[in-house]
Amino acid sequence: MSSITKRAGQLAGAVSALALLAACDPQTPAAPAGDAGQTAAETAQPTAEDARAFVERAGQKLAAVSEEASRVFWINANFITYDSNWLAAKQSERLTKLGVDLAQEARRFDGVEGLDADTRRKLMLLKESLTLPAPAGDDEAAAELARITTELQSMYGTGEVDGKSLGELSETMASSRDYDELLATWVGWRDVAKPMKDMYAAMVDIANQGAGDLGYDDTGVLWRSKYDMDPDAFAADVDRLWGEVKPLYESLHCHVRAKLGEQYGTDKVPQDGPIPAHLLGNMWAQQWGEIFDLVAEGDADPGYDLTQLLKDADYDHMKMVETADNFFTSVGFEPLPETFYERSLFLKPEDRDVVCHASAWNLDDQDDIRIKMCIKPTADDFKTIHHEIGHNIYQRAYKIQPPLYRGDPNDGFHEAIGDMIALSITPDYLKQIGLLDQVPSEDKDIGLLMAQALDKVAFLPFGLLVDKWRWQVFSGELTPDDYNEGWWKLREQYQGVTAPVDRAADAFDPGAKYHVPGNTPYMRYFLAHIFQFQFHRAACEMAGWDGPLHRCSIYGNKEVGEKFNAMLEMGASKTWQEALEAFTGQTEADATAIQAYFKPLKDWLDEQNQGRSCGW
Ligand code: X8Z
Ligand code: ZN
Repeated sequence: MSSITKRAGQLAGAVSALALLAACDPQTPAAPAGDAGQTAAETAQPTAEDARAFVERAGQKLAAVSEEASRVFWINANFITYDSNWLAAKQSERLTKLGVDLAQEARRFDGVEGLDADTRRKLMLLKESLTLPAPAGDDEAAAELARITTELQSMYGTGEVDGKSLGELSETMASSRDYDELLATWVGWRDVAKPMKDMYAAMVDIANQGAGDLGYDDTGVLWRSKYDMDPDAFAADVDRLWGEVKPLYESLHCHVRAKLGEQYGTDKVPQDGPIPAHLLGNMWAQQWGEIFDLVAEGDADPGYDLTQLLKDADYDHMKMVETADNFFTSVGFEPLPETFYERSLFLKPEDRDVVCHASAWNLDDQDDIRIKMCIKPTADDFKTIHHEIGHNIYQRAYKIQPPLYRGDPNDGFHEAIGDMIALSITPDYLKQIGLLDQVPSEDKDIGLLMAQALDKVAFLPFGLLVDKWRWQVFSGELTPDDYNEGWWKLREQYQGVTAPVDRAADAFDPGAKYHVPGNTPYMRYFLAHIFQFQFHRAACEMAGWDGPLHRCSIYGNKEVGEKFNAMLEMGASKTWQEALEAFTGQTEADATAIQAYFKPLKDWLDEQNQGRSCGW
C-alpha cells in the first residue's frame, strides 16, 4: 500500500506515515508508544468504539513522527556519511518499533463485532504496513534490524568498481559491444554485493521473527497479504498474468537471441539455451532497450531516436523535468510547486556519495514533493522522470485522505502512474512539443513497438522473479548457502538468461540489484507493467481513440486527467479492485491490454522466428 520508499526500506515513493512504516520495520514505540494503545490495552474486551478511537490516534501518531523521519532519510540519501547513516538508523528503529506496536495493538481488535468498514480497513492497513517487522518487544533486535538495513542501503549507494560509479558502469553495459569488456564490468559490479550476504541473512531471520509475532508464517506471506485478497490467491494471480504474457516474451527472447548470436557468435550465444546475462545492454538484463540497434533492422527502424532528439534540441535535466511537468499539467494536474524545483536532486553531485537510484518523495505528506535522481540526457531517463513525477502526482492527490489512507491500495498502481503517462510519448506528441519534425509513417510501427517491447516486455519476467526469490528466502526454501544458486535458477527459468561465468560460492548476486539491499518489494513493478497498459487502454477509450494503442497519446486531454485524478485521490481508502474499477470499469488485473498493444510486433516476431528453435 504505501507509496514509497524509504530508508531502511524502500525506494520510491512517498513518505506517507504508513509508507514510512512499510519502509522499515519495528516494534515498541520509541516515544509515546503508550497513548496509541492505552485505551484498548486497558480494556479487557475492546469494543468497536475503542477500535475507532485507536485507528484515529494511530493515524495521528504516525503523521506526527513521519515528517522528521522523512527529512532525516532525505539527508541520508543525499549525503551518505557515517553520521547520516547513524541518524537514519535511529529513525528507522523508532519507526519500526512504533509500527510493530501499532500493528500488535490493531490485532487486539481481531474478532471484535460491530466494526464499521472504515475502521476495519484501517486496522488491516496497520497490521500489514510493515515491510520488515522486528520481533515484538525486542529492542535489541529492532536496533540490529535498523543498523543492517541502513548499512545495506549505504553499501549499495557507495558501491564502486575501480573508482567507477554504477552510473558509469551502466553506460558501459549499454554501449559496449565488446564481450570481454561487458563481462568484466558485469562481474565487477557483483563484487560489491558479496559482503552483503551475511547481513542479509541475519536481517531475514529478524524480520521473520517479527512477521511471526504478527501472525504471518514468514515475511513473504506478509508481503503477499497486502493486496486485498488471500496471499495464496495473490501468488496464483501473478502466475496467471505471467502465463498470459509469456508467449510474447518468448517470441521476443527468440529473436533477440538470434540477433545476439549474429553479433557475438553462436559459440558465445548458443541458440538453444539461455542468453548470457551481460549481453542485453543492462546491468541486470532487466530492460533491453540499449541493444535496439542489434535487434532491429529494415522495417524495424522507428525513424527516430529519442535520445538523439533530446540532444539535438539541447534538452538538459531541467528542460526534461519541465517537459514532464508540462505533460501532467496538460491533462489538468496542478503544476509542480516551486519547492519541487528548489529541493529536488536532479544531478549526481561530484563531491559526495548519494543514493542515485531514482526515487520520489513527499516529505510532509502535503506539498513538499521532490524527486532524487542522477539524470542523464537520455530517452530512458526522460521516461524515468515521468515515472518519478507520477509518484509525486499520486502522493499529492491522496494528501486529502486521512493519514492511514495516504498511500496506494496496490503498490503496482504507484509504479504504474508515471509509466502510463509515458506511454503517451508518441511520435505525434513529440511533434506537438517540437522535438520531432515529421511523424513516421505506419510502416515504422514495428520499430516503435520493438523499442517499447525491449523495455516493457523484456522486463516482465525480471519483475516477477525478484520477489519469487525473496519469497523463497523468507520461507526458508532457500537457505543462505543456496541464495545465489536459487537466484540463477529463477533467472534461467523465467528470463532465459544465465550467468556468463561460474559464480563463486560466496557470491550474492541478488544484492547487486538496488531493491534487494534497499528492501523495496519488487512484485509492484511486474504488476505495474500490466496495469500501465490497462490504464492506457482505458484512457484511450475514454478519449475516443480508435487507432492502435501505441499511437494513442492523452496529452492535453483534461477529461481523462480528471477521471484519472478521481482514482488517485482515493488513495488507500478503497480496495485496489474498487479503485481500478473507478477508472477502467474492470476489477481484475488484465493482461489483454499489453497483449493488444504489442499484437503487431508479436506477429512480426513470429514471422522472423520461423525456422528458429525458440525456448531455452
Ligand atoms: O526502481 C525503479 C524506479 C523507482 S521506483 C526508478 N524501477 C525499477 C528498477 O529500476 O528496477 C522502475 C522500473 C523497475
Ligand atoms: Zn517507482
